[in-house]
Amino acid sequence: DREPGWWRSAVVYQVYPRSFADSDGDGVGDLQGIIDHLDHIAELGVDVVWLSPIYRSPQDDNGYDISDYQDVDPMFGTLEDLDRLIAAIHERGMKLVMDLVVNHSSDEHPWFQESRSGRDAAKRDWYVWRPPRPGHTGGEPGAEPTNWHSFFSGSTWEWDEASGEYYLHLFSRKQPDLNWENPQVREAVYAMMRWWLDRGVDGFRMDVINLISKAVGPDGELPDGPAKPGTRYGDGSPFYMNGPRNHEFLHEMHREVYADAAILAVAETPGVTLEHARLFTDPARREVDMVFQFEHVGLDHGPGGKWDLQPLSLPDLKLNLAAWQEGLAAGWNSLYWNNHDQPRVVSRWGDDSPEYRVASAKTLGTVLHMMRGTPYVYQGEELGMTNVGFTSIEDYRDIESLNHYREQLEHGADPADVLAGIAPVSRDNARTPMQWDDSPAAGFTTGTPWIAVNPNHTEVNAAAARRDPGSVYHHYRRLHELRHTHDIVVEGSFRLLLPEHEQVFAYTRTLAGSPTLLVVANMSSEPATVTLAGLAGPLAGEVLLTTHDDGAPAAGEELTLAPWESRVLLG
Ligand code: TEU
Repeated sequence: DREPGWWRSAVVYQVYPRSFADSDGDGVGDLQGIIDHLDHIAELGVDVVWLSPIYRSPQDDNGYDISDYQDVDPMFGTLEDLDRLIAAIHERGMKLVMDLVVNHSSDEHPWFQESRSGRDAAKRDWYVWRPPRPGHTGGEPGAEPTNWHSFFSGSTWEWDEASGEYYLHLFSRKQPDLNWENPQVREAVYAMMRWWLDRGVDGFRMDVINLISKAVGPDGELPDGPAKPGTRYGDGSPFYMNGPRNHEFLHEMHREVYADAAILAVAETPGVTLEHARLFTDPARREVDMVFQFEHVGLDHGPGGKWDLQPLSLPDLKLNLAAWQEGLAAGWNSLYWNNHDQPRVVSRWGDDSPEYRVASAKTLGTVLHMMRGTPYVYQGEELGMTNVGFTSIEDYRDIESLNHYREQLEHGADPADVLAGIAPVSRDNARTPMQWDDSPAAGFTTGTPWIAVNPNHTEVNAAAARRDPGSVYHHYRRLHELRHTHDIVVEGSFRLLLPEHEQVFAYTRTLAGSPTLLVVANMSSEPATVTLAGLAGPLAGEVLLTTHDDGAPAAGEELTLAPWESRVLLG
């Protein structure tokens, strides 16, 4: 029952199992918890559930470090629980997309255990092993084969004393990179993917899949990268992002695994350019259906990167999203504000004060969902969940935040400054428990949650949102309904209006044989007035969705919007 291209009209909901719902009181979410709350997701009108990793894992990076690709971690349940979840999702007419984490495995995976057992090990070449830098003794600072800085701080190389070589890990030292140059590795990954498809899953979200091809020289050499300010390391990304054999590998995966399966294949691709995205998603090339690009979520990063958050310029955001809308007009976009790695958008680009939290969450939802592409909703986004506001390093759980804190302190930074940098961007903002109700642990668990619950769950929670027809939840439900009832939302061409306007995000969608769809949104906490030349028709047209029922009518081509007011009009 999977028609090719079915995902064009779909909305995806991401579940982060650890933080979604705990059914057995151990403080960690689990598969039964998801089954218990599936109706919340189904009633939101989404089509697909994307599950972050539930595989067997030491949980060094919350499951993105996998030690058995074909089993469920006991913390989350059993394979039988997963079969019941798949059936329950399908019964509700939804589909299931699994996370596929194959740039690296866990260091506790049997493949790596074998690989590290000695230089002559049968699977030695399944990972990326290199001798110390010539003239250096292994293990001493500066002896690493390249100067690359890890995503999770420190070097990307870990010295293995026993076998006398370094192994590569772009993420934590417990996440060794698989060697995709080795055909046996690729075969093993494809076989595992086929096993999951046979079990009934409907697609894959491919973790950092544009990092799998490293730019290895003829003798296996890997180059140093340009120095990274504020660290003793270099930026290795030119040698592993969108690497030389990346497209070839994905084309091969397509052929070997899902050529005839009509699954949803979405590639997570940090650092992807529009040029590469066109290649990844061109149907004729048979690689993947869409990518997650990172440009828009990098626009507020300062010179110090993600820990150096700056105010967002709305014109920059609009121009960037418009470039992707137009640049992939022949292809397809993923649309997202949030996932388990990003801070909460209502705190980041909206206004999470009591006065504007609801309106700004709705308006952010509107401008995203009315664009062309497949929208992704991250758990809690539909409630307008906010950043958590941790003030002590003890509150944090995420390896990225904890390692960054330690590295900066080693470099003599002031702990208060480092904490201030972490608070607005830490991935833990997305990982606090889902807020189901106003009870002490927010209905997430009867035990002690593995990470603190946001204190605002007394107001921001699913039970309250479902009761209130004016909630963010019901607004998201209507957005999904519009996508499912209006072809123009799925297929219409995108045109940005008023690119320079500092407060208002406005665009049209047009489709032959349909009136024009106009989206006009005040993305600020001040009133805004705009003149939309030639659009008096749509401005006076049918109101498909609005944030403010009592909004002022347009006067010809002129419209005044209240703070965070938005309208979707057809005329
Ligand atoms: O993330 C890849 C990635 O590049 C980032 O979003 C990453 O979180 C970065 O550190 C942000 O500063 C993916 C997963 O989504 C993430 O949860 C994993 O930690 C990572 O890959 C490794 O598997």
